[in-house]
Amino acid sequence: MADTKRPVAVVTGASSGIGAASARQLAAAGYHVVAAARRADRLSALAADLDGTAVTCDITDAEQVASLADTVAGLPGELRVLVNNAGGAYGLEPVESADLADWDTMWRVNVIGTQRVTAALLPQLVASHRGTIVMITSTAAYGVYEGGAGYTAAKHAEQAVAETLRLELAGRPVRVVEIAPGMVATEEFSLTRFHGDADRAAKVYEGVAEPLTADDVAECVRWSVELPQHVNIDRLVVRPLAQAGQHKVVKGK
Ligand code: 8X3
Repeated sequence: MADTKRPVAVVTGASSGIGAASARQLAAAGYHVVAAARRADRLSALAADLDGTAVTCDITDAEQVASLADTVAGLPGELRVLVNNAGGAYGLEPVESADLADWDTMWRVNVIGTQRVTAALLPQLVASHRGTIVMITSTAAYGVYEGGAGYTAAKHAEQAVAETLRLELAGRPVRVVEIAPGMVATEEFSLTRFHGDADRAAKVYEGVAEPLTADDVAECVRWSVELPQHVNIDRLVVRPLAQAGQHKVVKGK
């Protein structure tokens, strides 16, 4: 539990990848980080490392999200930042043969879960008078590709939620920042997409000159959050130099 009044930043999906990297960069920037994710073991190590708080939380579970909000409310510092990072892709099948259990999961995590966490923490963000909600979407929120419909549809929806939320919050002291990353080589994104098939996951970035790292994206998170409060980065689309567009990828080493 925090022993200082450091401002609080909640990061969902904090156990790995962009979430873990964002947690680290926000902690380095002076926040008390509440690292939320489903996997308790990894979270505790991260939170201990950052002198933060670990909360086991599946964002598809209303009770767990309510309990996350209670934990945050009990901290000495005020909540200023929420990074809605939890999400992900499940499956890469054509529309005609898609596994709807995967589509259901993607919708429940990327869209409904994001709404649930946002609604639960919004009163505290407003009360701080300098709140920021960072939505980690994807370039999949703006383009489509074969096999990707379940994921791209969920990410298109998530960005629509972000844009709508910004409109609805106009006049209240909470920014809504959307960060839409392209190819990011994280240890888990493709592994999750292919349900643990490591060989298939390894092929996604095979030969790509230099994909983004989770840290590259976390740097964008930190930078957006640290800008003066009247500056709102509506949307930041970030791709590696090796990816000129959704389908234009330069192969290198
Ligand atoms: C991940 C980007 O292009 O694999 O969010 O869908 S993509």
